[in-house]
Amino acid sequence: MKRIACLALVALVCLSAPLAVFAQKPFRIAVYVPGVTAGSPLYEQMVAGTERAVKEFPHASMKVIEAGFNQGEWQEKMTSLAATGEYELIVTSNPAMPFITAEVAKSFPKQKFLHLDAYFAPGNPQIYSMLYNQVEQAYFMGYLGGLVTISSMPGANKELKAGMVVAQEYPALTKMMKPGYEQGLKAVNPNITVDYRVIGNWYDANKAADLANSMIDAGVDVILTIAGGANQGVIKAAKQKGKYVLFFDSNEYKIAPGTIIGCAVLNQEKAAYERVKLAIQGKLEWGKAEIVHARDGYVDFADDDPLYLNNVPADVRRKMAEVVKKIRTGELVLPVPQL
Ligand code: RBF
Repeated sequence: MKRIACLALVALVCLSAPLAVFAQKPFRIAVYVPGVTAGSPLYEQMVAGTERAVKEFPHASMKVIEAGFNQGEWQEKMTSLAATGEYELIVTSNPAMPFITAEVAKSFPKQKFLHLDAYFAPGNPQIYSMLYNQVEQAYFMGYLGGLVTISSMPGANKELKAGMVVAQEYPALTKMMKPGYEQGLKAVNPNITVDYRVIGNWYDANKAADLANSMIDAGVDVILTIAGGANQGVIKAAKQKGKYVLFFDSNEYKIAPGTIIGCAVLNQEKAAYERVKLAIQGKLEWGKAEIVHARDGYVDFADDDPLYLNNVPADVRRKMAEVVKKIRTGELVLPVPQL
């Protein structure tokens, strides 16, 4: 009996050994950050979500490559990365990356690319992309900004002026975020105007602070900032002058409680986790271009944070909640335009 058990054990080991080797074929992932991770909410989420997926698979590993702020070098850096042939998957994020990977993919037909926060026309078997409905995301901020600028909150004035500071202009910004913000503001009061300023890069917090200061001096009392690391300058200026900031992409009330009074979030951490996991499992649908909305749970307004509940008056929150509910349930649909 003992001998049979022993033989069975040997047979089991012999049979499963090749399987174990097969199961452990490495799945290496490069996370290509077009910029730097720290201070860029969506890049931080992409790295965190990928990390979470990788931890679940002993044969998976990841490396983060920061391509820096010189956008002229991005294509060459992506080409070098694909040329190593070392990575089963390259994960990246931002709406400009499809223009780069479209070229790189042609030279390296075996390389797979997972795009977050971007649209890549469907049908390319090397590419998966996921675009967020940022009309909805920005509408949340516009509606709240409108309610704040007409409110009796201590930093609000009589002028109907809201601000928007951006790092750079690109189609997702000019076709989704800017119009979404304006639509939200005007839904509160059609006479609200937008003071809109462009910094010119994603890191110059001093320039962002200068812009915010001049806007505030001109009567702006609430500012939406979409500027990566440069957001800090807007927050600093608003805090010093007792004005308000609307924060984009992540829940970051804690950076400046009482100054940041609204966060419109993208659940990119979840998106990265889920899609990278599918890629590791060989289940990601290559060639697919997904567009996700608030009703899918990837675009949202952070209304359950104590720093929102404690710093925004109940009447503002009540009106905000009505609109948030309509967008979350799909009762109010804000279509994504052709980019
Ligand atoms: N967002 C950041 O937070 N940091 C960046 O360094 C950054 N660089 C970008 C560069 C380009 C060319 C483009 C098109 C977008 C960039 N974004 C960056 C913006 C980001 O992808 C997203 O659009 C905004 O964060 C709004 O959700």
